[in-house]
Formats: sequence, C-alpha cells, structure tokens
Amino acid sequence: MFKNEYLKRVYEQVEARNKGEAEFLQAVREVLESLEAYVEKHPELEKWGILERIVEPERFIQFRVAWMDDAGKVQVNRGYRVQFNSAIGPYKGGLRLHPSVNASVIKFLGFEQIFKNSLTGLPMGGGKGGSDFDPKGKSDAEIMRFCQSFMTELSKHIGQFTDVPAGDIGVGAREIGYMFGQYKRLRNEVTGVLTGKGMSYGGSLVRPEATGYGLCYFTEEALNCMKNDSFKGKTVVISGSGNVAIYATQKATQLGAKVVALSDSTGYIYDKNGVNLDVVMDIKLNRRARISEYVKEVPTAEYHDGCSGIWTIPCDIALPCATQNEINEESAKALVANGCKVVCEGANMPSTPEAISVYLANGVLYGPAKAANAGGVATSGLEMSQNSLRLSWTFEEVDARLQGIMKNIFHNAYDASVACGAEGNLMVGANVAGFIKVADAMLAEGVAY
Ligand code: NDP
Ligand code: 2IT
Repeated sequence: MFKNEYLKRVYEQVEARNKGEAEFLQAVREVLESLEAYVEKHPELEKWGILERIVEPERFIQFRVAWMDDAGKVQVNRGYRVQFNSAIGPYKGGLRLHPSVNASVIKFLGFEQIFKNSLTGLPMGGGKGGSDFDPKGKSDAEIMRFCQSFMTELSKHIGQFTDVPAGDIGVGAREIGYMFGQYKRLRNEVTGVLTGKGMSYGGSLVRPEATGYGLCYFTEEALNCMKNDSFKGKTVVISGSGNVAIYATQKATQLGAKVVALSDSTGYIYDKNGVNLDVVMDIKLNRRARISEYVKEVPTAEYHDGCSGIWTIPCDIALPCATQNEINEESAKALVANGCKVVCEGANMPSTPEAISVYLANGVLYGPAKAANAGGVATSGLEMSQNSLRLSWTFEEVDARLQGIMKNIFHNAYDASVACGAEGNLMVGANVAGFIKVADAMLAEGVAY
C-alpha cells in the first residue's frame, strides 16, 4: 500500500494503462514502494512529472519475425524491443528468446534495467528485447535463420550510440554472432552494436563469466560488511544451469564454498559432494542437453523432476539464477526453515513479493537482482568502452574493474538504505540509489513541449 498520494496516483495509472501485465506491474510496484521516503523529501519529482515519465517506455517496438524451418515451413514469431529510458546513456539491455516472452515480460525487464544500469556507474540507459521463439530442439541452421530475420527488423532501431542489445535467456555467443553478422551485412559497418560478442570480433574477456562472477563478488562484499563473513565453507544452492548459474558456481567454488545443487526447467540435481562443474559445462555448453544427464556421469548424485524442490535443500546461501518468480512464499519459508541466511539474485526478479517479505521478516541478507546481477551489463559497458577505444583489455584488468563495480554497487545500495531509514534493506537501497541518478538526469534534460 502506498502512503504517498503521488506514488499511489502514478501506480494506479500504470495499472490502468498496462492491464493484466503482471510481471511489469510487480516490478513497478516494488520500485515505487521503495521510493516513499525519497519522494516525500523531493517535491520537484511531482512538479516535473518524473515518476509518470519513468514508468512509461520512451519507445516500444513489436515486430513480426518470419523464418523458414528445416522442413521448409514458414514460421512466424513475435519480436520486441523496449527502449525504456535514455536519460543517462544509450538504451542497453539483453535479448531473451523463450516461449514465455510477451510485452509484460519485456517491459518488466526493461524497467529493471534502467535502475540496474544506473547502479553500475556507467553511462547506459535501460532497454530490453527478445522474442517468443523457442530455441529448444532447433537446429543450428534454424537458430541462424531466426537470428538473421530478427536482426533484419531490429537493425532499424538500434546502433552503437542509440541502443546496444546483448544476451539473456536463450541468447549466448552463438546467437550474438549470427545477429552481429547480419547487422554488419545490412549496414556495412563494424561497430559495437551488440555486446557479448566472440573474442575474435570485438568481444570482451570476462563478459561470459561476468554475471555469475559479479553476483559472487557482490555477495562476498555484502557478507563481509554486513555479517563479517564470507563464502568460505558455506553450502550453496544455485538454480538454473545456464550462463549465470555456471559462472556463479565457478566463482563461489573458487571462493571456498560448496555448490550442492543446480537445475533447469525440467528438474534439479543434488550432489552432496559438491557439483562437478566440468560435467555440467559439458552437458550444458557442449551438448545443450538436460541437467538430468548429470547423474549418468556422477551416479552418487540425485536427480529430481520439477523446479521448486531445489529450495527445500538445506543451504547457507541461495543464488537463484534461472528466471522470474522462481521462489514463491512457500519456497522462501522452506529456505529459511532449513537455515538459509543469504539470498542474492542472479536472475531478474526471481523472488515474488511474498518471498521477499519472508526474507526481510527473518533477517535474511537479501541482495536484489538489479544490484546483485549488474555485473553482466557492467561488463557489457566495459566491452563498449573497449570497442570505442579499439583496444582489448586483459582478463585481469576487466575482472578487477568488475570487482570494483560490484563492491561499489553494494556500498551505494547500503548507504542509500541508511539514508532512507531502512538500514540494511538492500532492495530499498538499490531502488533508491539507481533511481536518483536517472531522476537527476531527467530533471536536468527538461521536458519536451
Ligand atoms: P540461459 O539461457 O543461459 O540459462 C537459463 C537457465 O534458466 C537454464 O538452465 C534454463 O533451463 C533455466 N530456465 C529458464 N527459464 C526457466 C523457467 N521458466 N523455469 C525454470 N527454469 C528456467 O540464461 P542466463 O543464464 O543468461 O539467464 C538466467 C537469468 O539471469 C535470467 O533471469 C536472466 O534475465 C538473468 N540475467 C542474465 C544476464 C546475462 O548476462 N546473461 C545478466 C543479468 C541477469 P532450460 O534450459 O530448461 O530452459
Ligand atoms: O539482465 C541483464 O542485465 C542482461 N541480460 C545483460 C544485459 C547486457 O546488456 O549485457
């Protein structure tokens, strides 16, 4: 419930304008609720209509993506790009290929991206895109034809100084490569229009690892500063087994933790000895197979069907790295009951509002997605910098910058939580700290009449 009348009015307008878009409304509500204390002290926000403007995308593009499958049949998918806010830099954000993609999902992701990108300290606005195309079971040639068709339309709306997409669920180096190739053919120019590129054509070292590594750097710093603790000796449960989950597993293990579970959309594995990441990488990155294959190679491990059971495994730290709303109230209660003290989010909006309430009521150290998973887009920002400089930094240099950025994000979120009278509530802190920079830029840039 909103106490502030301005916030209440803005939220009601968003509800009326975006009927039935549950994910988008969830993301907006959380940010607006976090802003209560700040908005009370800043009447200029209402005078200049900052909130009314920040909840409305600058541009929302929807387009047809027609492509031919291997059987010669024409398939039609729906493509999207939301260019949500460019106050502090060109639109920046990933592309998601998953059958669940719709306008609400794209808008929630684009809205979150505004504040996440602001938190990185780099000059990037918020955007997101994707399609309801399902990459599962498609041949490499089908993926290529889809990506080329998708880019044929998307290329009309993006550019290195306008909007720079990257990967997200279902989009990794392979898809970025096909899209980059098509953009170059269409425009006859070689620019850093996409990030997450391969190393041989303008990619950055550490970008593949960046979201998972960054999540662990953020978590380690939070543990250090808020609990005088660290990953060392901890039992960790990580959901998903894609880009973010794999590199979170790698870094958490390097930092001395034992990761005992991973999942995909079919089920989860529990390996009490600590998961063997080489086996997981072979299954997921080389074979693009199901996580259930793991138990064939590591017979001492268990496989269970279904996703939510993973949250009943006892752990000290949970890192959800699969998808939105994967932890509901019941799962959050199970985590707490089994001793989990830390939940930091690699996925975007993986916890329902009810789950977040459970964390906060039980003193769980909660690292919200837009702070904890910002390492991916931050390193994309570093890829853009290297492309502009026409240079490539070493692994050590990019990794050091990423660590610095993640530590800064934690401290900015923590300090903002204190300033708002909500010490240690990193959700409030991240929302406020991310918002202030964007709002200040919007105030400075004026309203077009
Ligand atoms: P990938 O496509 O590499 O992996 C996604 C993983 O999540 C897979 O294991 C997938 O299982 C699982 N998953 C996807 N959808 C669902 C679902 N509906 N239910 C259960 N499991 C699901 O994507 P990423 O690792 O890149 O992305 C994971 C999360 O991290 C997303 O929320 C994304 O937005 C977020 N993120 C990603 C960043 C990046 O740089 N890549 C940056 C910041 C956040 P399956 O294979 O069975 O579909
Ligand atoms: O959600 C995200 O931050 C991403 N998928 C990464 C976006 C990017 O531009 O690197």
